[in-house]
Amino acid sequence: MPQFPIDLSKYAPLKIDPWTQETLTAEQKDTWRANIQLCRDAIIFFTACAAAGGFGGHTGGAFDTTPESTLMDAMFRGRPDKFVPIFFDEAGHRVATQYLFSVLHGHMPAERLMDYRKGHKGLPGHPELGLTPGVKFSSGRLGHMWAYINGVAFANPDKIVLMLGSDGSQMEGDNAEAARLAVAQGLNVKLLVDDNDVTIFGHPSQYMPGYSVAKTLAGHGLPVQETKGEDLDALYAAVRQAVISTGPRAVISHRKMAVGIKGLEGEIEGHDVIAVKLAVPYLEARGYTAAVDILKSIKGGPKDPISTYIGAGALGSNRGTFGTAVVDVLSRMSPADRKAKVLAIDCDLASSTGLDAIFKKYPEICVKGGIMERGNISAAAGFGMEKGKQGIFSTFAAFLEMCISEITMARMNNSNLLCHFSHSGPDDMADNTCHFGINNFFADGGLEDQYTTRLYFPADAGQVTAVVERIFNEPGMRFVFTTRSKTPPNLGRERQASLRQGLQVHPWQR
Ligand SMILES: Cc1ncc(C[n+]2csc(CCOP(=O)(O)OP(=O)(O)O)c2C)c(N)n1
Repeated sequence: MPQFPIDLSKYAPLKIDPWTQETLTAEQKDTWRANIQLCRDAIIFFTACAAAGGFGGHTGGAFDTTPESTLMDAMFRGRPDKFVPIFFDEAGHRVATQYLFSVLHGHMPAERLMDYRKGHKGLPGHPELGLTPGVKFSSGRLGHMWAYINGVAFANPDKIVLMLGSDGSQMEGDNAEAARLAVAQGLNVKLLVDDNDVTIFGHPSQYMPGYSVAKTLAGHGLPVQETKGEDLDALYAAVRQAVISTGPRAVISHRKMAVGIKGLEGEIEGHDVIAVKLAVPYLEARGYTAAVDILKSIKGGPKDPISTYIGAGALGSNRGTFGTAVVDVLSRMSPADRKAKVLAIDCDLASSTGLDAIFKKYPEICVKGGIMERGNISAAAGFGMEKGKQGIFSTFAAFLEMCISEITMARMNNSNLLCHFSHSGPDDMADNTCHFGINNFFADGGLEDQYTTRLYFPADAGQVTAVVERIFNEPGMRFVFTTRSKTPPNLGRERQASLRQGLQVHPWQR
């Protein structure tokens, strides 16, 4: 493995004491600015390594919040007696921050960053306690962290707990409960929210008009300060005020997604991993030729270094097929019937669960529901309360665990609900355990003699189509599960055997 091409020893261990410093000295500001730039350059490089290797990853969120994370680091150093020194982040996909600070704090060598998101390398897409050196908490399911750090604050009454927040994560209902508890109990939790108006499936200002992070939090009684995230003086003043005041506070940083990155700024694509073709000019402009050389030398190989594909025939996308199969059924309905009888609600993951096919073809029956699984599944179920109508709902199977109670109430209201839970089971993608959909049977939690609940796990794309065709017009609760990975076509034994001739396979695979 080549040497990490950006010299991280240049990161300066800045110390800031917000209680004694109303403003920063010019020298401190220069150092802070240099730290931000260094971190941003490193994040661009190692997340782009993942892109070059054919992996996913997230660049924009971690890149954008470096002013906040480097300031947190400086305050942790300046007043170690005052803080729980953990970079809690409710948007776990910004894990690049955690891995970078793990290196900066000496827990692992910088070279490991070049394995970001690779399977079996211990740097998955969301932080997991005990898996990666230096990582101090687990995160990755949006909207779960604030409630948790309230407890950390209860356990550390003499300390302040900081949490990086995001506008997407703040959509989750749990945050409303967490806010009320924090305010009522005067907990010393401080939220530094990156309000960049981007989530996966769009701009919240467009698909969720009326939603304001600042007004929402203020409505819960939380003192809120809005600021420009890239104005370091203003950011420092806002964070300082939040930190030195007692009780919960939120600083809302407005900035564009992937701020300053040509071709990515303000774009939805900035949420995901930066494309190599954008990372190269960025790094070239910053003079990192060795980094560019490494990026260009990375070959996109098989994603899983352990297993080899021995299936028969071309792989098919089961999760994508769910959407196209539903579109096929819908196309046989009259426009008036479609509109009256079907409502599809997405939770910001339509591009991953196949629902985007329905959005493209029949937008009039689709709702971009934002990152609110519990509320959205209930809304879909409520639409399907009447005989002859049905709601369609989809998200990742991991988040089915969030919806179990809503599923019970939907069942008891005799709802007609067709759910698609994609990304079922553990997968070769280095996401982490919180993204494994391993509790699918929890969907079938009703009493057998009272309600019928049906779970389907089609094995290949052909079966997905067949299942959707068969169950679409059936009443009640129907759950379709699909894997993240594509799957081989499920052929007859003889055909499989003939295709395998000449392949080196273990006896049990014959
Ligand atoms: C409970 C839950 N639902 C959905 C997701 C999938 N997901 C990951 S990131 C994301 C969008 C997040 O937007 P935001 O938090 O604003 O982050 P940014 O786009 O600024 O990086 C979604 C829907 C998830 N991780 N957890």
